[in-house]
Amino acid sequence: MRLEDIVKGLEEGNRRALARAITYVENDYPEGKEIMKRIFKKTGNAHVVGITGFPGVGKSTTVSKLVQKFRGKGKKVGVVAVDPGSPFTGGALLGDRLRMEGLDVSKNLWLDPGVFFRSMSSRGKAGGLAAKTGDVIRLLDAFGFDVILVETVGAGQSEVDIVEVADTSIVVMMPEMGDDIQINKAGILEIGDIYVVNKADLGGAEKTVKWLKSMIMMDQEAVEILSKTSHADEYAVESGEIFERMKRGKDWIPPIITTVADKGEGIDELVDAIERHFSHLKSSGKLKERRVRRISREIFDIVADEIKGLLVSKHFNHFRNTVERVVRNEIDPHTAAEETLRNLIKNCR
Ligand SMILES: Nc1nc2c(ncn2[C@@H]2O[C@H](COP(=O)(O)OP(=O)(O)OP(=O)(O)O)[C@@H](O)[C@H]2O)c(=O)[nH]1
Ligand SMILES: [Mg+2]
Repeated sequence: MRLEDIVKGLEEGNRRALARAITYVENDYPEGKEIMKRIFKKTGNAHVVGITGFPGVGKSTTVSKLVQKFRGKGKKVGVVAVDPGSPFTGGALLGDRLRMEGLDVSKNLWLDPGVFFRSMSSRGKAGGLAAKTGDVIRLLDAFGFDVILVETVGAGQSEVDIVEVADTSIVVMMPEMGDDIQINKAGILEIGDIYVVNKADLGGAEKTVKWLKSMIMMDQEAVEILSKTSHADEYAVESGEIFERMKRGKDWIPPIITTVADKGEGIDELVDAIERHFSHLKSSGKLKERRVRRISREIFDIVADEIKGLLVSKHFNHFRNTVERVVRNEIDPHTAAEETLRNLIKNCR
């Protein structure tokens, strides 16, 4: 397929063109970059939802159920699984009955033109997975998917930090996970816009919910509220009343939703929370704020990569000389970096 055909295909909703474009981006072909430039103006409309959590907590199952719900609402859904622990199986996707436009239909989501699945793996591919994931999300966005669900394994376990790509980050946990030092270390409690305690059928979910509430309350604003609380109110903390009070005072307190994903329980509440969070992001101006942060980081990364590329290609001799001068103790690395930058700027004009 020629580049022109791919770009045209993307505009016309041709899935083969989309698959091809993703392959180009994934493999770092020059065409990938060109496609990204051409389609960029069409991006920025999708709601990008990240689903993260430790292996086996039920992320893929939850994603499959979310796909069905969003399809039922007439939304087109793209799914990207980053470095998936286990592949998406047909199990959760085949033959489920689905309410669409008032009709009950049996729908195979694998064949549904309103759904697109793609797994991305860092294995055997050149370049950063994070940047590629960002580009694949953009391709799906430009293609017209309303919701893009991105599954990644927990913070610190994947190359892709979910907050770097998602507008809404969902952290999935399961019972017996509370109080776990591993969770605190993984920084999972700082990133959730929504928390899900899945596998509630196993029992012990309430304990995890309670623990999560107490952890969420420990953030800055919560400490402030608590400092104004008298000792008599300790009961209120214990009973969760303070949590309810905080909900009224703060613009977004991450909701905690209990689910049994494989039975579809709690998924309506989750969809509702996802939609409420997106509205909140838009009305509070936080969507723009997050995107500014994300795009700044992205441009920094691209610029840094380009500079590294120039140093090992066009300006290699100069760079090599500079390195050797540092090795001979003639100059220090800071001075060397300043000189290198100056040389680059001079020669790039
Ligand atoms: N009991 C119970 N099992 C569930 C529930 N949701 C998912 N499972 C099961 O848990 C297992 C793992 O589910 P996945 O959805 O693959 O979990 P995951 O987090 O995507 O796993 P990785 O991608 O490997 O990290 C599967 O056998 C599911 O059927 C639930 O609510 N209750
Ligand atoms: Mg999975």
